[in-house]
Amino acid sequence: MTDTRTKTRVCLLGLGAMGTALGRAWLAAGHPLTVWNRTPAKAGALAAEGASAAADPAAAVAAADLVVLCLLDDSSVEQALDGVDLTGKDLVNLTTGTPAEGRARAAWAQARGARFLDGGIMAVPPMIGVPEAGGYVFYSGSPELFAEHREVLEVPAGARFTGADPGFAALHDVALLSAMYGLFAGISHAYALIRAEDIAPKDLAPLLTEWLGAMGARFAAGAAERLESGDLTTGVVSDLAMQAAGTGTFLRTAEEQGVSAELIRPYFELMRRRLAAGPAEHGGEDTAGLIDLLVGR
Ligand code: FVH
Repeated sequence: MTDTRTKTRVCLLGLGAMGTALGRAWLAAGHPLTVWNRTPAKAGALAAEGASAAADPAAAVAAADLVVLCLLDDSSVEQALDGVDLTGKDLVNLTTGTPAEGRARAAWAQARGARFLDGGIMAVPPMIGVPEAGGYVFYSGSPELFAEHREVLEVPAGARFTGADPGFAALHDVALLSAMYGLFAGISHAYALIRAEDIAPKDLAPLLTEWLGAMGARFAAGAAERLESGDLTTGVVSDLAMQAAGTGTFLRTAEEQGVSAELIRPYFELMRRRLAAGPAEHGGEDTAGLIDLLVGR
């Protein structure tokens, strides 16, 4: 049996789908766990597994060394901890937020005498407590807090420290999730194209996986190299002029198949704008050049 007396006392505020999964992982690893949820009934499942259910956030925080928040959004963090004494506590906020919210929350915690780490969870609840699922959390903020509690933080999922700037975890989180939505948009458009035909979606699925894996890896690495070197033209295989010329085929195919092109058109519009700004200058570029348009260069 695990000796819970030597384990860090964790308190968890927020027992939605993700909070409950996190709590279950800490309980399974033998950590004394105090939980609180705005709707008290949701604490029942973890209480039955050994957690102590606190009557309010102040009581939960008082019972722990490490305070973890997994709430809906930044304003729910503000509301839950309003008036709670955080002096000497270590706060880890796993609530999804923006980089500015992470930085403001860090200053807010520091003003209340607490150390602070912000986190961005790169996993869905079934991946929590399952190391082979590959889920992890980006952390940023106090390096001392991260070093001291790293082992505890690694119980539910892997832990990756992105820097002392408390906004960096959210920035990495949102960057990866934004890329994911772009991918979802492309996949949705591809399925829509075959929807009216005698092609089974399950036959397209492995083709999409293979193609996107290869092209995604190639573009991610290639664009990083070009952004760092500033060289957008050396060794370009499929240049902007060629790709922009081909966009008409994609738009006509969408029309032929009765599919709205609204998910792919914005990217094509960026190609058109970059080329229009200087066909000779930009035609031979890699599409990594479009990134500059997004940041107003
Ligand atoms: N679930 C997922 O797939 C994603 C994976 C990546 C990370 N996200 C983020 O994790 C945060 C929590 O997500 P969740 O899945 O646990 O979300 P819900 O099941 O909707 O639970 C929300 C909890 O927040 C509580 N809450 C909401 N508003 C307030 C408030 N004003 N004061 C105090 N607590 C509040 C809510 O309480 P209740 O409705 O049960 O009373 C839940 O405990 C989130 O940032 C995701 O983006 C999850």
